Amino acid sequence: MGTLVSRVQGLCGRRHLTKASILIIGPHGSGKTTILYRLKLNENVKPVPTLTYNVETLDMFEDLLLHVWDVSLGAKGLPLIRHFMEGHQGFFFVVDSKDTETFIEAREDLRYHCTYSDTDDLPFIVLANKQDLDGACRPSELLHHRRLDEIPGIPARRWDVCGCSGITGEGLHEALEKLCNMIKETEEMRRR
Ligand SMILES: Nc1nc2c(ncn2[C@@H]2O[C@H](COP(=O)(O)OP(=O)(O)O)[C@@H](O)[C@H]2O)c(=O)[nH]1
Ligand SMILES: [Mg+2]
Repeated sequence: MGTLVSRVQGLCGRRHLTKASILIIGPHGSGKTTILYRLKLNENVKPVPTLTYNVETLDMFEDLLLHVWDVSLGAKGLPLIRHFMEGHQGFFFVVDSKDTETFIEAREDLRYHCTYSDTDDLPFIVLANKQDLDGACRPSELLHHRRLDEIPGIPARRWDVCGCSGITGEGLHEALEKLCNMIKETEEMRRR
């Protein structure tokens, strides 16, 4: 039976051994929708404001089928995101690296997600987006100046800060691969 299944899968093309679902969250205008469609289509689509969420399936990895949710619930919807997190295996938290004024608020949102998420081992990556813009804050600056590592709940998780550009695509695949590896490691830890 196993051989038949793998033969059919072979005929159909790729084999996806695992499925995972990830969220893209972060302040309005940070570039979540741009990132989702850059990953999905490798194109720069002109995003229309997201009312609730966009979801796309990515099949670029041989062994992993990814459902990616770009969630935009506004400030009042912040408490709802923890419910979205149930059933997801990891998340990207996107910040606009050029708009330093939004950093304090973004840090508070991230603190909220890390404090109130029901799954406190959910891995995540802070995407320092818009690195193509002159004067954009670098990932290491963001980490140290905003003391992200001092957010309660963070040390217990797998997490990182990566620079990227939703417009050029720079850094996105590396960050996605990193998040997928963190998800696999977290799943293995849970099984032990
Ligand atoms: N220069 C630059 N602009 C970006 C980048 N990512 C998104 N944007 C722009 O930022 C604005 C908000 O993007 P959008 O994806 O709608 O943000 P969202 O509200 O987080 O979904 C749009 O004008 C995008 O074209 C990026 O990496 N570089
Ligand atoms: Mg959007």
